[in-house]
Amino acid sequence: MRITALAGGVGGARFLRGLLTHLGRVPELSGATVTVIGNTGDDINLFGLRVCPDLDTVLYTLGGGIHEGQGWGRDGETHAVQAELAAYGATPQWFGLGDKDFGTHIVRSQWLGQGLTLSEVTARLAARWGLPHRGVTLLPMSDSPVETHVVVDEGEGPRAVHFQEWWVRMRAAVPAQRFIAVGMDRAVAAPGVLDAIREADVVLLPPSNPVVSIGIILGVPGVRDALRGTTAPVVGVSPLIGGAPVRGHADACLTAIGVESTTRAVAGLYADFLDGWLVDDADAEFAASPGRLAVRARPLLMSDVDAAADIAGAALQLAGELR
Ligand code: GDP
Ligand code: FO1
Ligand code: CA
Repeated sequence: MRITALAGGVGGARFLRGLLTHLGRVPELSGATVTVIGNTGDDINLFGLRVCPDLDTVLYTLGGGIHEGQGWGRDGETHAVQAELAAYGATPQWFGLGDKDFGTHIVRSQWLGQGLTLSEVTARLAARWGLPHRGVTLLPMSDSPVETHVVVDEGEGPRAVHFQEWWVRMRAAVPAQRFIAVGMDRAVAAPGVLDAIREADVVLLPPSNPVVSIGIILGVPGVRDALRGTTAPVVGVSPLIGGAPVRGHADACLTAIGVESTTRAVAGLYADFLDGWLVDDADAEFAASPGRLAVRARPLLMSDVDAAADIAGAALQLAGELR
């Protein structure tokens, strides 16, 4: 079975780790392959290095190197480089980069500088984390740089800041007026992205941020059309439980685009291609409402890998019912 998933950072990565665990438990699924289309809208240049937070979160989580408590960054980190940069007064200092994580950004930047595409670089990084051996291909959504910027107004008129500055430094507390995917007008889907959607047996939307993770991937030319056109069932997992994000500021992102923070409204963002939708038991009333979309309620908290594996199994089961 060929499974294709769109993914942001922590929510996407934890779901995918559960999916791999589930695949390992079911003998009939032992030959399944998983193609992950990763969000690169979070990417940022820092200290002369290219940082790709969502791709790295997927790599570290699936590869066993993630900082579990944080959900992003490496386990067992030290911060000697960051302390040295601070001593020089180098900025920004609001983005926490550990020493091991710096290694990833350095080698990525070196390879990009040698002329490799982000897809090629990501494949090399994925090899180090053992993804190919597990049947996983991680594709950036595009090889052309796309960066999400956020228009805010702190009293001095509207200005755009990088998504990471809004999310990390401002903690999304300053209302976002709108999001701009800088570079999207020139962006082309990375090699393999559109085919992975068209030729999949199942397409999964993990519980990633619907605006700045999935929403950005959907903006890549051809992606939305491929999702509409694929014969594979498209099944998503709600990132909202009882109308609230499990972590992060998805509610602030939804408000910015004028969408209610409900699982029904999130499903509505995908209405033109979504076939199945998993909601938490807290939102079970949505599952009972009639409509074209097949909605199932079950616990959706990925409290550990087992819980995530069960959620992934439920998503595949719903896809099977819809095939
Ligand atoms: P980010 O790039 O690190 O923000 O990660 P993603 O975009 O992949 O996912 C963020 C979303 O994951 C947030 O909106 C969370 O509500 C959602 N999320 C995180 N943990 C869980 C969980 O255990 N269950 C569900 N259903 N959603 C979760
Ligand atoms: N998130 C934070 O809230 N604070 C940080 O300092 C931070 C650093 C960071 C470094 C590398 C990386 O891969 C991710 C990092 N993140 C940090 C997470 C990440 O930028 C965001 O949580 C998500 O991308 C939001 O969508
Ligand atoms: Ca992200």
